[in-house]
Amino acid sequence: MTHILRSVELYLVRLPLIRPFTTSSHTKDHLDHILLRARDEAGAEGWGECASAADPYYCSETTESSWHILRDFLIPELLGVSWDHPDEAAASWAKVRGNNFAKAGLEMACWDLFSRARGQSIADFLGGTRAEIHSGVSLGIEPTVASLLEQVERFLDQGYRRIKMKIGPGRDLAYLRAVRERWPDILLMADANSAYSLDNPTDVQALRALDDLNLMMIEQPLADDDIVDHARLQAQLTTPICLDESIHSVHDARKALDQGSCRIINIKVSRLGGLSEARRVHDLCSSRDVPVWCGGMHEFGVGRAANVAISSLPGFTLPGDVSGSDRAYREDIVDPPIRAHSGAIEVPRNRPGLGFDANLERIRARAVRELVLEGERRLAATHA
Ligand code: OSB
Ligand code: MG
Repeated sequence: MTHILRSVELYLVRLPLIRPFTTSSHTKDHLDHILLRARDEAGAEGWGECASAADPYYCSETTESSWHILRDFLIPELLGVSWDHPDEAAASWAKVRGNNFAKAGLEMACWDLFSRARGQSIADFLGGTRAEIHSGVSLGIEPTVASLLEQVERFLDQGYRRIKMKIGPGRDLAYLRAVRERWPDILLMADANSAYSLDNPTDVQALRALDDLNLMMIEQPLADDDIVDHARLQAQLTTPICLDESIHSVHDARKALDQGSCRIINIKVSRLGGLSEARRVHDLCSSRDVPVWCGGMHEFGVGRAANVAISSLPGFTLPGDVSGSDRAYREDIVDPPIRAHSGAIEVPRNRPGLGFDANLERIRARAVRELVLEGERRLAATHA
């Protein structure tokens, strides 16, 4: 079965967060993500989500840069091209460097369309084996230890299997220790989002002090573009380092593992430019017995469904950041809503595509901008 896209719609959708989220660099109280609907000439359709942030604080891409790259490069390259598999669709934008979040959104729409047209789930096509995935939560930096403990208790009570806490210099040991003392046996980890540096001796001391807390891992302590200093740091820590920001491709993953820069990898569909590259990183890590887990970008339901699908692969042995939508948002834009029960999310293996259906009405009600690109290359495009 061959597909030729006849149109791609872009919706810039805003959802308020239930609770403001603070990392080592900033705080946000709502998110703007781009939802894409691709339709082919035979009438099949698929949805994707570009989870770029409004700001360039996690990575260099933003909502606006992704909108631009999708509108002016990725979608015009793909419209009118015939393809039999999402990897062939992705080959149409092979010339485009970087911009992985934008690529991931469009590739996801192609995967959804491809799988729906064949009446099978994306999880099945990717080689997923799990009926359910184990779910953790990622907690922002809280203003006080008391409010942090309250949050942790709340999600443990809901059954979540692992707690991740954001940390930064001066907001690390005391917070982590308070949680560890209260819950000596939970799976606990910390995410620094590149807030530390080997140049600063007190940073190194602060990270080494965390070795006593029996953490599962420390995620991305050093610079977002580094794999060399992380190897030096890993040699001084017993706690495994997990890389997030530094890994953009299977090549990056191989180099980081060869160097000893990390012992665990966070697989994020957006950061890796799509489901296929996410699977390649999974396969590499499996071949080397390196555990992986699925990271998140507070995805809306479409992107979250893709996270559930990739997490069903056998190498995802650690609980990820894929929690129920209701942890972040009061109302989601897919049906049925994505929910965790006792810390597990069921993989919708018997539903086609992403397994959750985008609700166009709710998407349009929340959209702050819309654009339809159609026809042959960019000739018929209406620019926003
Ligand atoms: O570093 O993993 C991260 C959210 C936005 C940007 C970066 C990160 C995160 C999270 C939240 O940790 C994960 C989620 O719940 O989706
Ligand atoms: Mg991270």
